[in-house]
Amino acid sequence: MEQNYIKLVIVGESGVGKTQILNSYCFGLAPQAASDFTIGCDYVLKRVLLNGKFLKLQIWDVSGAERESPLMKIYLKGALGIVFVFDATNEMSRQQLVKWQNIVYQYVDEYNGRHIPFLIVQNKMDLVQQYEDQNQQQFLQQFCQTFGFFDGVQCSAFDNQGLKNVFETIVDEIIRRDLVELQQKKNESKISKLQIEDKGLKLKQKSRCS
Ligand SMILES: Nc1nc2c(ncn2[C@@H]2O[C@H](COP(=O)(O)OP(=O)(O)OP(=O)(O)O)[C@@H](O)[C@H]2O)c(=O)[nH]1
Ligand SMILES: [Mg+2]
Repeated sequence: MEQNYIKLVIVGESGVGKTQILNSYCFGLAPQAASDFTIGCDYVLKRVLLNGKFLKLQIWDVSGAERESPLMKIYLKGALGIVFVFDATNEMSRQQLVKWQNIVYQYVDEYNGRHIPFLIVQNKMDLVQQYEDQNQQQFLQQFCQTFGFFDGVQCSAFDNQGLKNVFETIVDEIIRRDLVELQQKKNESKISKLQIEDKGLKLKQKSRCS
């Protein structure tokens, strides 16, 4: 059977580099010193080879300005993993992730009681030169444990460090939790339920007409 897209959603405060991460990772675009704010939400499709297997990713890039938007529910629908980005030079952008997490929790699905993974990404590491610094990484892991993120990784959308790792880490976790299969089953059972209901409705109408 043709495999569906794995939907990922990237969130975080405005200016942390979400769009730049996608531009560099998906299109290999050179960094732009000044980029436009995302309006609403964009999405890109990318076919990737991960662990020797081709996968199709559908990545939604939500503007930082959308945090309180009623559309968040729609952006998050069907997501199998959420990437929470913060800026290594902006402490506030990390603290705000807890607010983002609370909002996201309201709208994401569970599959057989299993949560979808939440990953933290510390971007703009080129500016702090603490890439792979032990203390920084320990701090990140502690933050993840305290607030229920499954992992935290570092990257720079400017020099491409760690970008591949961001997507490999979250997709590996989605696969480890069997979420692709569980989502497919859930969708199939929804379709067959709808078909049964539709049949029932048609029978009712028929009996009324005869
Ligand atoms: N030095 C450095 N600058 C970055 C990096 N990533 C993004 N930037 C810069 O940060 C600014 C904001 O980046 P965007 O990707 O537009 O931020 P965003 O998170 O998509 O912001 P919204 O669309 O408003 O939510 C831009 O000027 C980028 O050039 C990085 O890894 N290093
Ligand atoms: Mg953007």
